[in-house]
Amino acid sequence: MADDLSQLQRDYEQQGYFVIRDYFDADEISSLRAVVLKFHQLWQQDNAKFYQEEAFNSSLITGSQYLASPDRVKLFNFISSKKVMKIVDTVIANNPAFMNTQLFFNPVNPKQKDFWHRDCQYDHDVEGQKLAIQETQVLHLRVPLFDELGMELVPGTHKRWDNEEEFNVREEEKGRLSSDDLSTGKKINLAAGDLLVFSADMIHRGLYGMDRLALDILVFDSAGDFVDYVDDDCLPDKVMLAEIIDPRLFLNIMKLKAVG
Ligand SMILES: O=C(O)CCC(=O)C(=O)O
Repeated sequence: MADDLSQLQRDYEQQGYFVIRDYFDADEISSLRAVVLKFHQLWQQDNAKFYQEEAFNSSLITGSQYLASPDRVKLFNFISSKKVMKIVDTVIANNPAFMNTQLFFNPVNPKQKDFWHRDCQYDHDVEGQKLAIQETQVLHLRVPLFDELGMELVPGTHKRWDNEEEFNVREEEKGRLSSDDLSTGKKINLAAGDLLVFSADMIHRGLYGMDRLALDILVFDSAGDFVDYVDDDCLPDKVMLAEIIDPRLFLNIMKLKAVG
């Protein structure tokens, strides 16, 4: 396993992603799916207009708005399970911290197209994005709850800047659209039970279609300045903490928040 983990570490370093097929068993996925579907149904009712018109994801799944403590503890224990932590520790060696969770589904409007982006482009101008890909590390761990078309990624772009085609498409310059195909894109089909790990700042897009419902766990390197992105309500309270088997991810973000 140590060799396998070193290979995954190298894949991440070089390509910005890796996928592990059949990482979770059917029981693990069905208990996770039951909790997530509860959240999703309540969220859809509460956000009916947004859902009908434009949504393709929700976030704050571990928060208290839609799920009660026992279900939240189930989510926290999945996120910090041995299997997940082994992978997190492989990619982020020093004090990985929990950031958030997101749930990705198909937009209701069939005309809504999947689009290329780097997550950092929503917070930074072009110069800031160039710095972000050199300096920071935000990891997405995608857990598909049903078989799906998956993601399309541009390998290596966690470390390198866009070529001209990529930039024009992603930023919708020179008549290009962010939903245009990229010649450098690599499609990764995913099945329930697989785990896809990728850098949030690489060029990527989700592929709409099938029955997709994917839970993304977002984790960052404590050296990065992401504390303000973390909602206190999405963290476990003291009573829940006592029920979490390996709460390091949550303790690390709580420590960062405490020092401000
Ligand atoms: O699956 C999607 O629709 C987009 C996924 C994405 O952009 C992300 O996980 O950061």
